[in-house]
Amino acid sequence: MALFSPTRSIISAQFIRQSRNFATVSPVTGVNRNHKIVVVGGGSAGLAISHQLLRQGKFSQDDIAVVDPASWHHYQPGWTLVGGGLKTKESLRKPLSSLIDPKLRFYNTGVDGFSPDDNFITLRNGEKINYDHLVVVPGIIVDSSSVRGLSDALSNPDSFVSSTYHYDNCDKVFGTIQKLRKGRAIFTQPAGIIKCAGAPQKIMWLALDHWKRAGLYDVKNPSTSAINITFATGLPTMFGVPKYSAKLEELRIERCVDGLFQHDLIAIDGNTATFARPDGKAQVTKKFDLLHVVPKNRPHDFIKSSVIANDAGFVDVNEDTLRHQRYHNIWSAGDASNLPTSKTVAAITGQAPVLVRNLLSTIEGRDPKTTYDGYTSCPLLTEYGKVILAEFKYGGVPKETFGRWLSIDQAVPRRAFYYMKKDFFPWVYGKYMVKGTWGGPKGWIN
Ligand code: UQ1
Repeated sequence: MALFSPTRSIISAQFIRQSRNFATVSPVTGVNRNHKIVVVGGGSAGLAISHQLLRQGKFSQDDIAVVDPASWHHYQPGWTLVGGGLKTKESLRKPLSSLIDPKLRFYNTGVDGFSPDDNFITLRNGEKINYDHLVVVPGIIVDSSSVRGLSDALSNPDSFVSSTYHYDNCDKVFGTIQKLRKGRAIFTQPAGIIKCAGAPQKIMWLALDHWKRAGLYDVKNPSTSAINITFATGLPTMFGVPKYSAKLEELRIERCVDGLFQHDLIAIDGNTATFARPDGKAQVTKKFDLLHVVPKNRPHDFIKSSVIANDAGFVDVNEDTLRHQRYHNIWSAGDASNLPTSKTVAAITGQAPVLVRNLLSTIEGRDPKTTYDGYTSCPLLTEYGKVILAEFKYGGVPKETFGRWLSIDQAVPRRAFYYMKKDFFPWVYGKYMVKGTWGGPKGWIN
């Protein structure tokens, strides 16, 4: 890395200058901790960013702190595989403390508030933590209370209502798929922003394949099938990127899945699902025998209520540099940020190195020059053994890794992509990405 001069004394001098710049603005009393960089969040963004920073070799013991109240770190992209009976949920989690390098200071607690004008955060236990730079990556909340009746239905072991979006529930999904012998199966996706917008239909395609193999669903003749399948989405199309949406719509029609577009699930009452419609249209109710629900996602209250959030509650960063629009020592990425791209682990592989490079440049007194192009990806399971590897950047423009080398079309479902999704990505994530040495399509880094 040529970003820093090689000697530590020069680095320290730079940090001191930087701290003075920020800390002399308004001295704070009662602050009892100091770190050069504080990272709020120990999810995929928090671990990738804090370890990429540490690997620059420019930071000493406890220069960087990570704050997160969680006991466990989850590989959430794997929860669809749990829903499809392909993995156990326990195999996808590790104690968070075991993933944090001992050179980082770990505060295993939540954040109560931000004081960006005075460069400190307040922890839930009242402790104040001073920083030179703050990285805000706490993720987003999957909000079961967004659908009336959902929490009770999910926790009832006899109901056929489940969700791959919750750790507690993702292992209920496959049981409901296996137990259903006839009737209507509805898979929902809410209106609004959710993490991994392709996931609500991945589990549907696996369930369809399962019922097809069990002789309960005849793709050629759905009217005589024991089971019929509906995709009820709050959105107007199958997917946000036209190229992949066209392919998924083709699959939906070919496989005779009913499409209810702009149908936003708001309530569950026994075996009845109620959907809101846009433009003042009357609500729609549907009876179901199996319901897979994706609840709405919403920003954490401690972000939404803070001055670092935009009106929608997302951390308001520049979409190219990932630096806060107003506070130039605050950075964000991932699900908590306002970056107008799909919220996935793949997106973090693009965002983390840009954030790290720009933060280090800023410490050195230079303008952030590295830009993020919006790269994200959605490995879309279309059946057992096949995946469409959607990869795209800002504006929904495809940016396909293998298309470039092998001139293949990644909208075609392929077996190789299935094994990447099921085996390679979880492996490379756990072994390299959380340690800061995986750069997604760029391969191994640092
Ligand atoms: C990736 O790196 C990654 O994380 C480990 C994923 O996990 C969920 C992905 O889905 C994708 C697409 C990538 C990108 C990497 C390549 C080689 C395309």
